[in-house]
Amino acid sequence: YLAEHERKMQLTKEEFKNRLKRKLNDYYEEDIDTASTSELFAAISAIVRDGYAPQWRRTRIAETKQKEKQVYYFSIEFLPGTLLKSNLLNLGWLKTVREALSDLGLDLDKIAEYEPDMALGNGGLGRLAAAFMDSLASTGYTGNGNGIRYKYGLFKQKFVNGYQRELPNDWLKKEGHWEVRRESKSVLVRFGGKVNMVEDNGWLIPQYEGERVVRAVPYDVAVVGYQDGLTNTLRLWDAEIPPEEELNYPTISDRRRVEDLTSILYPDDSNYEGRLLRLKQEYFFVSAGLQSILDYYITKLGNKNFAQLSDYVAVHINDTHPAMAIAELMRLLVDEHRVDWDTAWNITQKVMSYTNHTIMAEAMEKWDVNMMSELLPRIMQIITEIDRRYCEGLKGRVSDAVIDRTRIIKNGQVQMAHLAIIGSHSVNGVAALHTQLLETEVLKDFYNLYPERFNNKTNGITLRRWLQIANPELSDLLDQTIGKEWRSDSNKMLNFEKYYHDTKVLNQLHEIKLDNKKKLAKFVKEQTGIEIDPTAIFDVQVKRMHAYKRQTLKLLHILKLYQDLKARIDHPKRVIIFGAKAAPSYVFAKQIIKVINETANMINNDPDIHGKLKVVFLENYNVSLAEKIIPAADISEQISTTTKEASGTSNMKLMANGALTVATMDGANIEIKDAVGEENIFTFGLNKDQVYKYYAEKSYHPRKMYEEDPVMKKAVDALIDGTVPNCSSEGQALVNNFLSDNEQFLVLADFEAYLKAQEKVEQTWAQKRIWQQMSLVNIAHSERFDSDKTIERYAQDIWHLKKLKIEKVD
Ligand code: 26M
Repeated sequence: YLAEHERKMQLTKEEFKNRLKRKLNDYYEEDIDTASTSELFAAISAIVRDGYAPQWRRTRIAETKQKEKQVYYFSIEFLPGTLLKSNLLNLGWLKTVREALSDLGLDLDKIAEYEPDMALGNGGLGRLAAAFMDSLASTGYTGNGNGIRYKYGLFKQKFVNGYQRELPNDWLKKEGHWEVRRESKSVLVRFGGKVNMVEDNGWLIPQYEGERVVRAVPYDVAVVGYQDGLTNTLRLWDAEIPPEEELNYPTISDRRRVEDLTSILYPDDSNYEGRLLRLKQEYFFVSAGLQSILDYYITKLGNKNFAQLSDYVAVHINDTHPAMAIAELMRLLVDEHRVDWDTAWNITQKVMSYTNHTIMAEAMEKWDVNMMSELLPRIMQIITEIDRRYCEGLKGRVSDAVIDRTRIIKNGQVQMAHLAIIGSHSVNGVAALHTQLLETEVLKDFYNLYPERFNNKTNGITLRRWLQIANPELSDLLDQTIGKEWRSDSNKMLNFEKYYHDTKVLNQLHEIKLDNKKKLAKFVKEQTGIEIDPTAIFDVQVKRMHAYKRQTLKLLHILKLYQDLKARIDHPKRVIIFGAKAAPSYVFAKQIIKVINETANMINNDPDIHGKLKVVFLENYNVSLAEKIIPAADISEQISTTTKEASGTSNMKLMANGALTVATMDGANIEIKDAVGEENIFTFGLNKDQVYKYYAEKSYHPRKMYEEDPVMKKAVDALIDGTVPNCSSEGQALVNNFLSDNEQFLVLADFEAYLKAQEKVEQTWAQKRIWQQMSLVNIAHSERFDSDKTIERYAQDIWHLKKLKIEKVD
């Protein structure tokens, strides 16, 4: 084991080599030259674990000693990606280890490739949760993640014949895990049965009959803060049969049901589905998390007075999936600890806060009352009582219509967003426009009732991963120009603007981008066989496949470019790069994938085009693939229908890597425009009032647009006139959608404006110096979206945290 002082001691190359030799010998009886990649990975990750262990312990000790308030971030998804390089970076070891391995003839990047992504999330929401964990530790706040240890992460995507196929992602099979099983911290979670309220010393307490007891076992993952940051904990729960309950699980299918609880991550991030298993998952991690918080409060903090709970504990509800935390905390306080209802409700509201991530109606969770009563009888009683008191409290103060619209239980369903808002002291949106829409449209009744609860917290990204790890060349250029301080203080990145007229720096920017594009081209060749020219415009759209994100608008642009080139109308060379998974049950999203793949195939193999246009749809977009694509992007496509993308975060990552954004005025795109200035972004499309006008007046008639615009018509027709082969039914589905008056995402309405914006892109591309200058401004201003800053705002405005001080050891 390591002595306390060793962390402070900078790891030398020689010391690292010795440790590596020792680990390989101890674990596998191998030497450096005989060890396999997996063994090398396991050995290095073990050295890293030893490296952060002392700070992890110190953080725990400081927490219990200083008793500063802690936040518990409850999220059904966490999407950290790989951890080896980020842990090395945050320990301050990355350079040393890279060089030491290179001395030994080994390549850190190759070894790191072995690590499977920790893909316990779908997309933006899960990735944001992981970024926040990193930022909490790095800024010195004690933040704990609370989630589920899914046996299978998000499915692996393959294309077969242009169609998406899903394969299981058995990420735990590989070696070198970061998690620590903490059996001693297990708790029991109860489902089903009957509940009778019986009197005990004047207190009504529940008696349960016939319920199922499941054991929740935590697996803790260290979250290593940057440099002198804390080492916090991400706690993921697994479900097991409690040893003392073995007899109650006689059949294989009984046992299977327990395993199933934490087996799969639901692969849908846009459509709510009222599945029983999903409800079980939600209650499971919420109940386990809250029980372990209260255990800690009582035993470690030695506190029995729950009235002060909110001085020590903040629980954050990431979207509505953990909203049952409100009812479960009430249950624990009232039933288990005999706190009276009013006091418990007061405590609960002070402890809880909630982030909304979408305004899309189909994503709003609503649980069937009967289903909930059967699975969670006591929780349903408590929610019913919360709802009753809510209505009673408002009666006579506001109209019955308002009460009816905002109450929790309606038409036999529990509205989870309403529960989350009513039970929290803070409700936030994830970008300025999104919060504004919550206040004025989607949640306006609640905003009128509780304006003080509403606030905005624009999303952020971790620049450590998206610059320091994914783009070391650009990071070095920043070091050489503005100095290294930006690595721990992103405000300093603004100084990069001083190089706006520096030809040498502008050329270096160009060279770095070209270099990243060459690397991606090599990868694309290996993966797909497609040759792409690194000097072409790399035009990137990476995000989940969804109608509202409008990959279809990009598709129509591609078809228009193709038709131009066929007619010998010239355009600068372009490579369009897609990365996108579709939810397995989302038929339309899968049809888009098929059509894009067939279009790509057609264009890439058409000799008439002379390689002027290429379309690459990379399989299995995930965090690791993002780290390869994003540093190589020239153009960032952020083209959602205005009002539909709550924030977006790929927009921020691409900007930080010097890509120029083509954007609708949606989500955080607006704030990117504010940061870089109108002249450094390509904006286009309907504004929010125009979008809402179409909806309100039902005045969207796309067929008319199509008939009147020959360019549009030709691009659309390519999908059904045999131009794009092998996808007639899918092409037809897309066209039917585009031309329908009910088409919600107004694809054709923005077509012409989008083409104009893309023409501007082409003109700018021809002015290389201006392009580099715009790129430089984008990089400099990405500091605004540093998740460390976002987390400071959550910590101050919502959670009221103080930083933990860890005694320095030397
Ligand atoms: C819910 C119920 C059943 C099955 C799945 C879900 C579910 C899972 C994830 C629903 C939504 C999920 O994520 C939504 C999401 O990722 N939203 C995105 O959040 C980002 C971070 O705030 C924003 O940047 C994106 O704009 C927003 O779309």
